[in-house]
Amino acid sequence: EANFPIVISTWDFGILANKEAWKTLEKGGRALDAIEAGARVPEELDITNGTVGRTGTPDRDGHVTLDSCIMDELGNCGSVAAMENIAHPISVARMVMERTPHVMLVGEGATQFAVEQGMKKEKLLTPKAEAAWKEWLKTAKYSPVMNIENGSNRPGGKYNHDTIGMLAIDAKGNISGGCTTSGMAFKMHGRVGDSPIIGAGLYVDNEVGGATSTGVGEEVIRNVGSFLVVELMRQGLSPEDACKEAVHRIIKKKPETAKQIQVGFLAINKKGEYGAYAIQSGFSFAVCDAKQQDLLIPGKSYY
Ligand code: SD4
Repeated sequence: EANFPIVISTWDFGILANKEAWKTLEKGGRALDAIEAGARVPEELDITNGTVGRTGTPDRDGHVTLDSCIMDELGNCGSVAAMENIAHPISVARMVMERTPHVMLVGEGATQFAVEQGMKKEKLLTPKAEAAWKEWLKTAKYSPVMNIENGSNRPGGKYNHDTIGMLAIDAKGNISGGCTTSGMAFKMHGRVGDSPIIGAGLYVDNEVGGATSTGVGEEVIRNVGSFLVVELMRQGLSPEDACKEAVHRIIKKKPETAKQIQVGFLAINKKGEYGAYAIQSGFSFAVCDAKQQDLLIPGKSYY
């Protein structure tokens, strides 16, 4: 039996994002509008995260650079990467989708476009993120450590794996998704992760379902992760099994790397069934539907 409207999001702060998205979904609104409204919550607020939007951690040169994409039920998509000084990349991604002939804008071009569209240009580095960066500069060692999500999305935790990926199905049964992040903390300036790459950090196919990812983006890009998850669901796999197979591909391709890092996938199918799988334990996600608006599925232990 189908279960929609529904919205699901990565990590604990997905609960608050889902609640915002739900305001649109419960009124019979479009999944795309729900996604944009929901993703703006962690982009704006330092509720529990250090790697999305204005509260994001900077790159190794001290710039907060944002990656984001959005995709709707018609296969339309938009994306911004390495964009600075604009607090809501998900909205800019949507503007790229709806107001330009392009899919992706990067760097200064993305900021310029956002300003032309009326978005406010502002300094994004928060005192908290600046302090974390200065602390990091003492050693300046770049290594995406594993298992830190056990504390990362809670106050006082470390900031590395906190991207929000969201997937929603509206009352009409249409699917949309979004993904937004400041990316891996202390990355090289100009580095782009999986999150703004259609097919890697996010993919939606209205016939089948949607998928999104979080974790070390390089491994997701290499395996075109979210597209893979959706195609596996097309072949009949459940959302969790599809995520599991995609994770296993990553492990198989680079077993030594996989031991050191986290990658998690979250997926939903056309019926509103959902599931997730990650290399390491600790990957939580939030679910919101007519039955319950604040369900948190805690990170499972996969080994
Ligand atoms: C990236 N996938 O930039 C993002 C980081 C992330 O939770 O997911 N953090 O590679």
